[in-house]
Amino acid sequence: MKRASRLSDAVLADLPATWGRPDYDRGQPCGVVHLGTGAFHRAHQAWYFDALTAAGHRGWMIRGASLRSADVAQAMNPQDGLFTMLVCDDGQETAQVVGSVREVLFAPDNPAALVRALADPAVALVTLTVTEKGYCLNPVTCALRKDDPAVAADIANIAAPQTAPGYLVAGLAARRAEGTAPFTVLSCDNLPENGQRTRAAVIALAAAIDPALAQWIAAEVAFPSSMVDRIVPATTPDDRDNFESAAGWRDEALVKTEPFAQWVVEDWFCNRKPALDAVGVTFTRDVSGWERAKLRLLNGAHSAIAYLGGLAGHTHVHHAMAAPGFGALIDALWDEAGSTLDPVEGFDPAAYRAQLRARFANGALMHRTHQIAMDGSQKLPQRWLRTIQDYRKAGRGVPPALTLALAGWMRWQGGRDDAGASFVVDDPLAAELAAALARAGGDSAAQVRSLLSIGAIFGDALPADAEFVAALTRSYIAIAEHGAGASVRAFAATRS
Ligand code: CS2
Repeated sequence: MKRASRLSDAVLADLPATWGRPDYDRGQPCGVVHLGTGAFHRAHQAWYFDALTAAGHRGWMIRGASLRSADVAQAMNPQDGLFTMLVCDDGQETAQVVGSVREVLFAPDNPAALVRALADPAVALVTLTVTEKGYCLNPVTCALRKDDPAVAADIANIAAPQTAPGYLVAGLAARRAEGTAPFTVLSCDNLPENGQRTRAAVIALAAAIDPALAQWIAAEVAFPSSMVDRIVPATTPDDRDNFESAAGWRDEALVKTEPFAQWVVEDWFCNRKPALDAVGVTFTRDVSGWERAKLRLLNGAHSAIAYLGGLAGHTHVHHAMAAPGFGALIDALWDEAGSTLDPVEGFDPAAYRAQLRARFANGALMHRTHQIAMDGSQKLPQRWLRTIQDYRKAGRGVPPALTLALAGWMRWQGGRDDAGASFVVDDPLAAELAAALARAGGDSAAQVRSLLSIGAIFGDALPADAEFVAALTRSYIAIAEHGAGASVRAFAATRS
């Protein structure tokens, strides 16, 4: 096939008239550095900053960075940082070229260049989407994992950092040395109190290098928390090829997403504040209620669909949602999670649930269950485990839907679905999880106990809760004997 022309500044004027595109000066200064320029960032923060800049607010272009893979830099730099965002609703698609990203630095190639970019006085804000594991914190205790080789390397040589907290420390140290005001650090990952966690990681790392720097950071730097929401499935090579044939342009950085987008940001800035409220972002004094509701309802349901649906052979979220029993299971999970949430001003749980049901049914997104299943060890505490603990503490008994979901996650660690097909468990703790299962031999109850003994996921309380462990073991055995699909159907039958 003859390759179509590649998207770039030079071809912007030739794009189809119906496409949105940047019509602002893309040469204005970068006020933002973003760490982790993946698909989620492009369809979320980059799109919000594009709207902000289009509305006439100057100085908020983004310099992106990737800490692990050169792919995004290789996709975006030849395109002058441009990419197309396809908004997919069942039955219709709209294309918009987003112009807010100037360039993407691949940090391992030249760590000093990213540190210099962070030290630039024009930069007022550093945003992050580095996934849960990128903060290098123990998910249960939230302490910096100083035993992690990359963290240890940062402590030994902060001039060439490897981790996200390492870059933040090196950038802030350069600004302090040069008399430049610090930037605000805005985490956009799916973690509760993500600002406080980022702050804890950065201060702990700085303290291990230079206690005076740690004190300065503690006193001077703002770490607002934020709740981010938009479903952004990984773009596949087929998506790019189909787009090329349909649109006539090649875009190596294409992203697909849904119409829905939300960003709620704690109003705490130590440098210039972008007027993102002009483009639909909510600034609030306390974001924790929003974060908790989103993590427990949206992400909690997503993970249940990923493990139980994936084991049952459903490749995509909308397929699982259409399969018998899943609607009832997710409703029950929402009842359980919803009962642990405090009211949040401006948040209507019933409307949110109805909207989520429609978002999960959006077949145009093709959101893979295996994508959501990744890194479960880092996601479980905030999506399910604290919900289960709160539910237990409130004296409501054992939450059956969350218990079945957790049993599904445990079965997932065996790397085989209901039909016996094998798959790779993609998780930073994969080796530890496999070893825990192997130690238990063939006995189901022993397997459950062995997985529960991984303190970095489960802590102490749940493994010691005999009534809960008994119910979890029953669900685990049911899935082992009858499969996840049948277990979800049986669950739904008990509810009707
Ligand atoms: C998903 C999230 O992959 C996952 O773990 O649950 O990425 C989810 O799509 C977003 O948080 C939606 O805002």
